[in-house]
Amino acid sequence: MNYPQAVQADTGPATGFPVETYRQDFPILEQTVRDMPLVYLDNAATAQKPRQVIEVLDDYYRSYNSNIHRGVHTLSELATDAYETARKKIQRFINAESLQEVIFVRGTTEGINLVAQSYGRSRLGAGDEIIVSTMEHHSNIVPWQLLCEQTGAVLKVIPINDAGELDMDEYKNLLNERTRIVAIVHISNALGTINPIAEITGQAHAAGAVVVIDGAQAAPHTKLDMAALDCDFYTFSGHKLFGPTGIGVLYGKQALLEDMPPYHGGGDMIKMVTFEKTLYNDLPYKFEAGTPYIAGVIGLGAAVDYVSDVDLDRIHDYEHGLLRYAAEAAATVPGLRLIGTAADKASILSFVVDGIHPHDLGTILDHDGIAIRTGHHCAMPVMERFGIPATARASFAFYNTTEEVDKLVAGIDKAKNIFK
Ligand code: C6P
Repeated sequence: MNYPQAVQADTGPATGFPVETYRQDFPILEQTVRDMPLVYLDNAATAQKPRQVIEVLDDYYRSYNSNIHRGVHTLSELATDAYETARKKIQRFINAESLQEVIFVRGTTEGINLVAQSYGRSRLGAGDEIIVSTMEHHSNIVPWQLLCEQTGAVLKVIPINDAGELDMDEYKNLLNERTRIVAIVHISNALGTINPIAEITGQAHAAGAVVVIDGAQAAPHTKLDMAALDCDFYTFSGHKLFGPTGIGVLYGKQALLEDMPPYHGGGDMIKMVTFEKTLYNDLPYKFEAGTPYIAGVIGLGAAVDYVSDVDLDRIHDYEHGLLRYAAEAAATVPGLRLIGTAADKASILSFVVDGIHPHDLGTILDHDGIAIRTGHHCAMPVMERFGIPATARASFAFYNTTEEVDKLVAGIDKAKNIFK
């Protein structure tokens, strides 16, 4: 396809971003699907893994697989060292003040549930209020609904406008002295909207509330800086950040974490156990009960190294160009409507096409080796807000190219011809 030169120049090799070189780090991208080169545009669901991560996982299981914090033998010391080194890498990656503030969890979902059950359940009571927004993933809705059922707290919802942006005036109206928790997504998985987290946090703090940020979609696309955001809790998943599935991070301010009861009980989260009384371990171990996903943590450390080498500022700029290119290409398709047109957006193109159900579109694209996600994206209230059952969603990573966007658009054209 031919698009204006200015757009191409912004996204192609002219930017100096060596996308083809980076692609070679991802073995899975070399394969064909249904005899067509794989075009992987489902990165918001899970991102692919570079060989730098795969090799670290392989090395752990081949050379020093062992339990941590327990053994005095060499392998256990190696594994413990690698595990705790990964924590240091993540502390630097998110600019947390201390290692005690970095807790390993299974993923974003567990991070939010931990805060809801440990912080929320111990502190909230009947009539207290929790603010979420219309654009939340179910992982940032249901844990708060459970907490409301348990405590009698009440859920309040910030509406969004037609572009898929938070109504910040309404947010200010919702904040009051009963607000205890504000739980907001950093980047929406269904719309791509980037929310103004520092501003949201400042206003919540002024009202005396703590702030929990769902960073599942932000970590792979934007530099994280806990000191600058000043939120109280922030959580993300490793698998969207080019690391393993089943591992993630919960950041929490140390003073809050110190005061919170454990979420899970078991080994490693204790100092001393008798039948009369148990003394809990220090942070961060108080929240890491049982044998953790050791390989996952070490793999996540490797993923953080990798993505830091590529450089999140460069990733942000490249993806911004790619998204703009994709949005302009999509605008050339009659009957295609973007869902989510916020002024500040990241890497997600959610859309519907007249006369084609998103699932049919996804199936037809798959025949050409193009992987997108279709459905409600675990954000049913977003679908309800826009009056649609589902969208098709192409989500980009820094290894995607303008040629792949062209293939997506050609695939949509093909589907339209089939359904004509
Ligand atoms: N979104 C998507 O295709 P877990 O499953 O715990 O790693 O992440 C949950 C989650 C929480 N918040 C947001 C904003 C998310 O996008 C996700 C995961 C995937 O959009 C799977 S539904």
